[in-house]
Amino acid sequence: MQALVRACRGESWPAEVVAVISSRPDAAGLDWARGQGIPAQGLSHKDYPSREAFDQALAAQIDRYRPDYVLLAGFMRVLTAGFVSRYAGRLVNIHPSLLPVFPGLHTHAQALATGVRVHGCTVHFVTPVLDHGPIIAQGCVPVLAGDTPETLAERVLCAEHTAYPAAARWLAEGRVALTADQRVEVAGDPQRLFMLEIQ
Ligand code: NHR
Repeated sequence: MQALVRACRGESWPAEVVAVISSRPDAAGLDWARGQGIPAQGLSHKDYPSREAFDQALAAQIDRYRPDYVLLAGFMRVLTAGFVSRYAGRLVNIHPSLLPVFPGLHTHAQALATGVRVHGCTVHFVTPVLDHGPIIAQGCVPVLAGDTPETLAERVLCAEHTAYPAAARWLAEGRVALTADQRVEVAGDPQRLFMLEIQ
C-alpha cells in the first residue's frame, strides 16, 4: 500500500490513491495514510454477522470515494461473489507466489517445502475463485540456499513493490484489456515480468 501511494506521488503519474480501507482498524497503514493526507478507515469484519454483511458495508465505504480501481494490498478476507461482481474488471490483488502455483496462505513456506528455484508475486484481477483471476503482471526472484520463509518473503516483497505500481500505472493509463478467453493484454505490450537483480 505504501509503495502504491509513493509511486502515485511521482511526477506525471496518472493516478492518485483516494482512500485506504482496512478490515483491521488497528492496522498501522491507516495511521500512515492519514499522515499522508489520505482518508483512511478501519472496518472490522468482526462487527458484521456474515461475510455478505461485511462486504456490503465495505462496498458502501469504497463507493463514497468513487474509485476507478480497488487494489487489495495485504487484504486477508475472502470476498464474496457479490462484492467481486460489483467491481468486475476493477478489482485487483497482488498474491505472493507465481500463480497458479501456491494459491492460498503460507506461500513462502510452500515454495521452500516444494523446492522450487524461482518464486515471486502475481498481480491479478480478482474473481470469485480465490487467487485465480487473469494475470496482469508477475515478478520473480530466486530461491537462495539457506532461505527461510522470512528471508524469501522479504525478497518477494521487493518484487511486489516493483510489479504492483507498474500494473497500477497500466490500469490508470487505460492500457489493460481482457481478451474473450480471459487473458490480459496491455497496450504497448510491455513484458509484464519483473526479474529482481540479486547481488
Ligand atoms: N477474494 C476473492 N473472491 N478472490 C480472490 O482472489 C481474493 C479474495 C480476497 C483476498 C487475497 C489473497 C492473497 O493474496 C485475496 C484474493 C486471504 C485468504 C484467506 O483464506 C485467501 C486469499 C487471499 C487472502 N482468508 C481467510 C478468510 O477466512 C482469513 C485468513 C486470516 O485472517 O489470516 O477469509 O493471498
